[in-house]
Amino acid sequence: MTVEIDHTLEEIRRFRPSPEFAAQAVASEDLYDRAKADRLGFWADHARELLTWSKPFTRTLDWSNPPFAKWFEDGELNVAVNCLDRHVEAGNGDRVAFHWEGEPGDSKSYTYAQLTEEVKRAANVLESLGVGEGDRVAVYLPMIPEAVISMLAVARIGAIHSVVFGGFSSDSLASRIDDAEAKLVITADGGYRKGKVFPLKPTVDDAVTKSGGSVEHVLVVRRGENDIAWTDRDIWWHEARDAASPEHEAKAFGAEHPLFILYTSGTTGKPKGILHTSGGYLTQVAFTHKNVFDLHPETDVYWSTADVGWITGHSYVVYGPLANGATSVIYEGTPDTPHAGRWWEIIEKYKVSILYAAPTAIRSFMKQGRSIPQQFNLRSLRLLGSVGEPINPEAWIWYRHVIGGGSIPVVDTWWQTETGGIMISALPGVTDLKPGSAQTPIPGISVDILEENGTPVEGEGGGLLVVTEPWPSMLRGIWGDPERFKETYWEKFGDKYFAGDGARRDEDGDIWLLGRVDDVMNVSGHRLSTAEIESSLVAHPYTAEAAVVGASDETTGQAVVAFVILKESQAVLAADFTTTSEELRKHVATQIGAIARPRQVFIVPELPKTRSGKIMRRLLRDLAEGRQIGDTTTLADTSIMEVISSQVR
Ligand code: 6R9
Repeated sequence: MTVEIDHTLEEIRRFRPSPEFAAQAVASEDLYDRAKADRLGFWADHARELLTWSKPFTRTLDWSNPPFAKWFEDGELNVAVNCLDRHVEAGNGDRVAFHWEGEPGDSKSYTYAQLTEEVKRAANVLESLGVGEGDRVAVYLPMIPEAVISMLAVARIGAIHSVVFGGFSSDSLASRIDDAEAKLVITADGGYRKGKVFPLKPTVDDAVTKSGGSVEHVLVVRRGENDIAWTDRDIWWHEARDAASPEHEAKAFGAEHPLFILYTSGTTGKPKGILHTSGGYLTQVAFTHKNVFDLHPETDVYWSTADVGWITGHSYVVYGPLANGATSVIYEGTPDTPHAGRWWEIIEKYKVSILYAAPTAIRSFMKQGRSIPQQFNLRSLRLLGSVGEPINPEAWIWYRHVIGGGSIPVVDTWWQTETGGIMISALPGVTDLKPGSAQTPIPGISVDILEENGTPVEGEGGGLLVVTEPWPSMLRGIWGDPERFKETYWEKFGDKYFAGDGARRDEDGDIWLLGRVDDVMNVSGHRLSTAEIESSLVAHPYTAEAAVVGASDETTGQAVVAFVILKESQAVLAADFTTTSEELRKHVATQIGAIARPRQVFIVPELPKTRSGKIMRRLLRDLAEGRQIGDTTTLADTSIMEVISSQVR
């Protein structure tokens, strides 16, 4: 079978790096040449350059038992020391590690020296609670400094953290506690969200009761000051922290020592515990954080808006920036509290120079209009990043112009929980930028696009994205389930990692992501990408946001069904659904081709999204196919499907 994906929609402008940017850029063309000449040597050099090893490694990669890779295996290091102590020892103890901003407007900054001391104290607390090397610690916290401190303290003592996003239910938390047999849970009484205290401790109490009994203690940070129940296993963070010594001798661990487990949803109901280890992971996240974000640690202020509950929070809020000695911003709350300009206010306040955010957020700002960001001074920004889903060219252009002032680089970064670090992205100052395309594998990473049968796609056709060579920050397995690890990622193409995404190459060899392969539709034997049709819809002046699904159809196999949110300024059109949706159907047909014309376009007030902002197309597919709507428990707002259904009926 030919995996062919139709594509005609392209934003054709290309943006060369400005000479001023290129002149100061961290990355250079030479990185590609070095990696090409000696891929393993390239990674070994960076592992030595970027990290401090207590015992140097002599072997770079052991791939003798695929898919189980070992990187830098005979080397030893302490991940927390690499993120903290060594910066202090190098004389940068007074540099701010992060400025933390609470949702209500309280704030606190930690220098590298202060953060190092906090982590040492926390490491002593953990050890006093009997947590040691290899033990699992569940972290269920809001975006407060203690989230970062907890992760680093766990890493420092060689235990393994499993951060669970604070929006997950007690059932989800209980199943994650059980799967990893966590000994300790670190939580808070509550955190601020949308102007209110969102309680966390009651959810932990419930989860611990439901779970299988592995939890010995619950360490509780005081944040929300909400009333909570107290049990014998509970300990206040601040009391334990104050009593703990600020001195802590860190031990070095092997490069393949587990660092964390992070659960992510798969195709089945049971979440997968993605396992990452130490030396390779830290090498790749530090390398990409430095080169993809053009990091100048002495002068930049970097802000990734991700929550630590997701992989972006692990790699690009905590480990990458701290390994590189960067100064970051961490924000507790939502973008619209207490007002719609909250993000822009934070950028102005801290003079943020590098912003890393998700397309879904960018599109929701587009929906509100440019007048909001324009009230703030955003001139400190000099680089913008995007992650999480394909960024449609229109959002890319808006991001660059309205937020970035029109001339700064936007890097679209493709990667996954499983890849640990960025895999495909332009290098700012080096690559000519192409809106909508993630562009090229970073130096040292090899990817390909394959047909279903495993042969490489020739020319510009679409197919399945694979990583063809092991990479330093690759997942080392699924916690407790090596069979599922092999089955999910390696069975399809043997020794190549199957990412689950569709992709195509354009005439320049640049890569365009086409969405998860389960989001690729087949209409009358033609393969169409949901992302491409969404992009076309969003390019229409009426549209703020769009989601497209392939719904089964008697005659064409699948049919394109679209769900569209109109821009606020076009709200009057919402009154006339028939004409508006007809106009949008025609628009797609003109832009992409008649084959892509949606069977239906539904005008809706909202789209179903997970707490990390991903659209749950599965639910829209249920609706489009007239089925009972499936499990909605992972939605950020579970009532949304009722609102959408009533609109569609
Ligand atoms: C980092 C992260 C991974 C899935 C991935 C893909 C989608 C992420 C993307 C992108 C197109 C990008 N994805 N970045 N698609 N362009 N720049 O989001 O990890 O939560 O595991 O999601 O997200 O479909 O397979 P994770």
